[in-house]
Parts: sequence; structure tokens; C-alpha cells
Amino acid sequence: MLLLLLSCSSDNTISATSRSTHCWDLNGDGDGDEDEDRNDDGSWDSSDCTGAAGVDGVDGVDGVDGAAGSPGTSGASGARGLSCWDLSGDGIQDEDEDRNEDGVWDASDCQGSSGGIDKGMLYAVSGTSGGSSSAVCDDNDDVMLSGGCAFQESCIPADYTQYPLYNDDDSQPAEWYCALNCGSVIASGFCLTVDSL
Ligand SMILES: [Ca+2]
Ligand SMILES: [Ca+2]
Ligand SMILES: [Ca+2]
Ligand SMILES: [Ca+2]
Repeated sequence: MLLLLLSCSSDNTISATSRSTHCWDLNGDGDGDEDEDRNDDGSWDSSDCTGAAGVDGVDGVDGVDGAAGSPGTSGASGARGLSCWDLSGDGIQDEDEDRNEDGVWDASDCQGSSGGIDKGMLYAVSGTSGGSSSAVCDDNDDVMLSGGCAFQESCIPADYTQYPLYNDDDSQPAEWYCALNCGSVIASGFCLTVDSL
């Protein structure tokens, strides 16, 4: 594009001067000078009119949080746990896992092994009269008998005395002494572990 400049001389004659207004023509001489081909592509056009880079803009404000997502789907079920009786952990009812030998594999088979003498349990007793006598171990692991001694059928106890022996002596097996009108008898009990029987 050419800009036509008109001026009047003192003698009222009009002269015209042309001047380049190409945006790339930095020195306004109408020629495409080498330093005016800013992008070095051999052409002088509007693509050479790029100005200096602007300053960085100001950061925008943070946006608002998005809505919560929907819950995920449930996970797959875990593997089935082991039964307490399944000592081998194979899920099979092995014979030795039926600890109480009742043909059922359940929580009653989950007893731990005996840790020795159990308080209050009697493991062996002799000389008592069965159902009429009973015996337990006391806290000192001494046998406490009750119900008297065993009687022979020919010896009906019209009168007898009885008292425990060694109930407080850990070094002696506890006994139950019975003095009958036809003699005397000693019932003995022992607090033992099951493995000792
Ligand atoms: Ca020029
Ligand atoms: Ca160019
Ligand atoms: Ca098993
Ligand atoms: Ca069982």
C-alpha cells in the first residue's frame, strides 16, 4: 500500500512523495531488507511483523472442587478361612483331627493339649464306692474325696468315721481314710495328667 503525501509549494504546485507502510518494512524504504525477514523464510509479509513476546499473564484463580465420585463396586470375596479343627490346613476332615472321636469335626475338637495337671480335675482314683463317692483335685493338686470309701456288701457301715489324708501335702498322694465297724479302708486318688494314665 502506498501513502500519497501531498504538499503545496510556495508557487502553488503539488508534489507527491510515496512511502512504504508494510508492517515488515522497519526502515520504511520499501525494500525487503535481510533483517526485516524476521522468520528467515525468504518472504517479506505479515508473518514477519511479530512483535516482542508479551509478559506472562497472571495465574487464574483455582476452580471449585468437583462433586464426589460414585462408590466403586464391591471387591471379590476373600478365600474361605480354615476351621480350628483343621490342624493340617487342607480342608479335609482327617481322622486325627476329630480329637474327641465323636465322628464330628467341630469346635469341640479345638481343645489345646493338656498343659499338665488341671486344677479341679481328677484323673485316677481307686477305693471309692463309685456313684456314692466323688473326688476332685484341689488347688494344690491334692485329691479331695467325698462320699466315703468303697464298702464290701458284707460290711454294711452302721457306723464309720472318715477323714482325708495328705490333702495339703504335695509330696504325698491324697487319700481318704475310712474306719468302719468291720474294718477300715483307704481310698486313694491321684491328680495326674491324662498322658500319665
Ligand atoms: Ca526495508
Ligand atoms: Ca518472511
Ligand atoms: Ca485336615
Ligand atoms: Ca469331633
